[in-house]
Amino acid sequence: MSVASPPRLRPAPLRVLTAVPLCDGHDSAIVTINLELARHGAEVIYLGYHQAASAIARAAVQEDVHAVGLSSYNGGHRVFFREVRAQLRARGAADIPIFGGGGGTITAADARVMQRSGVDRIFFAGTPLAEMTRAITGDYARELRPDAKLRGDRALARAITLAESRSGLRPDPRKTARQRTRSASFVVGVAGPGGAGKSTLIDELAARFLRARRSRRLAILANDPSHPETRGAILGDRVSALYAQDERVFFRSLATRGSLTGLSAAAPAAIEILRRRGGFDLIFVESVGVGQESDPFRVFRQGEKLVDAVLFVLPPHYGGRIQLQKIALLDGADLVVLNKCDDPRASAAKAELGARLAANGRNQLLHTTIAAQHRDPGTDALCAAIGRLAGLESAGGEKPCHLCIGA
Ligand code: B12
Ligand SMILES: Nc1nc2c(ncn2[C@@H]2O[C@H](COP(=O)(O)OP(=O)(O)OP(=O)(O)O)[C@@H](O)[C@H]2O)c(=O)[nH]1
Ligand SMILES: [Mg+2]
Repeated sequence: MSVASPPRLRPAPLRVLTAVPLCDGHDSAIVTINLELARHGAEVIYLGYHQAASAIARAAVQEDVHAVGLSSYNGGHRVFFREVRAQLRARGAADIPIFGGGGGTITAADARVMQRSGVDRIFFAGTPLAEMTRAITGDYARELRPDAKLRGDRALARAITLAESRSGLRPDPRKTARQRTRSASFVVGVAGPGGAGKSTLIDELAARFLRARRSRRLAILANDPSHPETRGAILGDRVSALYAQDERVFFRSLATRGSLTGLSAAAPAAIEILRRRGGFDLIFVESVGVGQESDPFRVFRQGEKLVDAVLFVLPPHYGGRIQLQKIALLDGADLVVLNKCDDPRASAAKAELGARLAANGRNQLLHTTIAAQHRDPGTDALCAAIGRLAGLESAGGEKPCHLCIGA
């Protein structure tokens, strides 16, 4: 009897998490380095500046990165880098290397101390960008394999990484949409043009969920585009996640890696993994910025809808009535949001969009939000609507959120 050989995995691009430490706003060096790494084919998840060691370690684990890169200028680097190392170790991720820089503020003597405490490498002032990029892309890329010893979020993250590596392989034809796992998780697909405010809105919804359900978890799967030429990506949705930087949130960024659907080809498998293994009440899946004909969640493909509900977000500057008519997802979305209602064009847009939805005859309710404004009543109402769809309001034992329930 012949033994089937295991499927060949695609070589994964280098995935790096970058950040600037707490009490430090010097981000121009890291922003340049992020771009240069992406230009050389890396997937860069940028967490932002003023980041705590615990947030950096949590993100590194959930994103299953090959390495963490830190840029530190305001001092305290010896202690801070050591703390990130300790936090990674505490999360079962001692194998993730840390490198970084900070111009002249990190001396050679500091670097020796830092290397003794487990920092892999410091890049000093004057190092050419090309040399840094060569060293990072050359030294840190490696195949991330299945590992039965991984636990918790680390195991979940690795399962998604493996799904990404396998996503070029042919799907199992026996696994139809109908056979998908039944789970308690309610999955909301969030689509809309680039910059409409999808990530900001998800973060505000996450804040309300975390307040209302004090012991429960939610997941966010954020898709961002890979560059068609370099194949690198700046996975920037995580940087908008202020509230979603919480132990009760599992946040994973996916690069599209050539998929033109608006989602990574691994997104369906990743949704399944989260449904099956995560124990999440709610799962948000953010598409890349979509166009007029896009259908990332397969709402128009009979029996193949990837999510339980689709939320479509539009800003007031979409063009005019003709553009609205062309957006297919306005016919298929369960919830439609006009965001950025602080924009002077919002009242005209609300009237046009309302008329467009009325013509659908599907009782689609139009929500108006200012996601960038905390405690926005429109976002409260949207949160309540999602809660109703997901059946979360009636779940016993949890305190309802005074902001969103009953709005
Ligand atoms: C630009 C700058 C600013 C800009 C920051 C703009 C921004 N958005 O980043 C502004 C003007 C806003 C600013 C503000 C402040 N700054 Co300032 N700033 C600088 C400056 C001039 C350059 C830093 C820089 O970006 N260099 C460009 C990078 C690309 O080059 P590099 O530093 O040589 O880094 C190399 C490597 O280390 C590597 N690298 C760096 N990071 C990383 C990360 C990774 C992952 C990798 C692989 C490599 C790498 O890349 C380079 C390769 O050649 C430095 C002085 C200096 N000459 O270094 C002061 C400096 C860092 N600032 C300083 C201070 C004190 C401040 C302020 C507190 C001033 C004040 N009192 O308000 C504020 C704090 C702001 C804040 N919120 O944190 C001090 C810090 C002193 C210290 N640590 O003891 C410095 C050293 C100036 C000084 N001599 O006093 N600053
Ligand atoms: N004025 C205003 N700005 C907003 C609002 N919501 C979001 N923004 C801003 O719009 C920009 C884009 O927001 P994101 O949430 O990143 O948009 P996105 O749709 O996720 O973007 P992509 O993922 O790149 O497609 C950010 O600078 C936000 O702060 C809003 O209601 N009003
Ligand atoms: Mg986004």
